[in-house]
Amino acid sequence: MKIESITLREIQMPLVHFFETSFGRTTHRRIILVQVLCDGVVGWGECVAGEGPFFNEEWTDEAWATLRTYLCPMLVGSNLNSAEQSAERMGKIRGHRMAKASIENALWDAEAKQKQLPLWKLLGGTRQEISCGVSIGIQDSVEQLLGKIETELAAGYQRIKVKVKPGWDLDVLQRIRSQWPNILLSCDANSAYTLDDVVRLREFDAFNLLMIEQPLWSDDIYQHSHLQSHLRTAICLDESIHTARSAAMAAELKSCRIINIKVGRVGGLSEAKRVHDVCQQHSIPVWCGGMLESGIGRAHNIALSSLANFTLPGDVSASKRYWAQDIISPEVEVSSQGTIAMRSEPGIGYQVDEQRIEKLTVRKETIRTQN
Ligand code: OSB
Ligand code: MG
Repeated sequence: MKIESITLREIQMPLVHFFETSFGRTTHRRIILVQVLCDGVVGWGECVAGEGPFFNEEWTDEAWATLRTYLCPMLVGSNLNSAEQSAERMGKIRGHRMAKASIENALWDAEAKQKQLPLWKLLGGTRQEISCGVSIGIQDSVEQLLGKIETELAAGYQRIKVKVKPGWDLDVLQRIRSQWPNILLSCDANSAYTLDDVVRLREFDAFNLLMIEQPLWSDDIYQHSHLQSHLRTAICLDESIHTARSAAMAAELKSCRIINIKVGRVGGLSEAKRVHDVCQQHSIPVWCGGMLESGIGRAHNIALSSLANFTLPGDVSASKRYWAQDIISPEVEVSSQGTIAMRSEPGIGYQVDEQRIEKLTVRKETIRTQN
């Protein structure tokens, strides 16, 4: 695959409803889209970095600078055997996994299109449909949260995840469980607790949760192993898993019993596959996390979720939960059974609405070869 050019665009879109976690509230997304041109075929990727460096170190303006200054020039003009090879080339840049993933994933789309294969098949996926859950942020009141849970359950979603933090945790879980004793329920702390909170965290065991996601520090694997040994509830790691190596470390230390895979957080689809494989070898079930993606990032998440060890419902849900209008056609829809069906078109399987993207674009830059 000869990479002829890479076009970066920043689009801005308001969320249908604000999304709040222990690290802050998001109302508008600033998303970088990556368009690669290889042998006349176009591939699309999305950078899932947030608007500020709060989930991890990456953020929109920083990712833009890293892409245009380092990553794009490193790849434009080169001739690769596969999308996977781009990850090796970008390996000499440390970190910046979300920026790297946006290029690598665009190349996967292009490669799948060149091979006339749906991306999920090129990745080795086996599922014809995937199971979906929802992630519901911290709300202004518990009543508002209960109303949202009711709506999502009625829509068919198979698992409800709520965000927690000190002051919005046990009472909230109690209210949810008294209304719905048997639903598949989990919570995500986004690193809001420390080991000083062990007594409080043990009280989470009373709610029969599927998991508690990333209770401790975002850079920690070791202390989670202590916490896991004190909890009946399974810990799921999100923020602290960056590579297949960190997943293996978490498995060996028994720091968690479940892992959330986010393609951007681990640097692209090839590493995401390796994380998946390592987890499978250690009998750790995985699910696909979300980063409030537009349809392009969402399509990549759907393809990844077709791999065999994605046995738990992911945070991959319908376009309309996020956007008044998405940038792909058709939009991502979830069935009344809480599933998304795989598509048979080559590549990501959804049409990218370039006209709409053009309208939403606030900056655009194409990186080409010099000669
Ligand atoms: O921790 O999983 C998380 C969104 C932004 C940053 C971090 C997280 C999330 C979500 C939302 O939980 C998942 C989604 O619906 O896209
Ligand atoms: Mg999380």
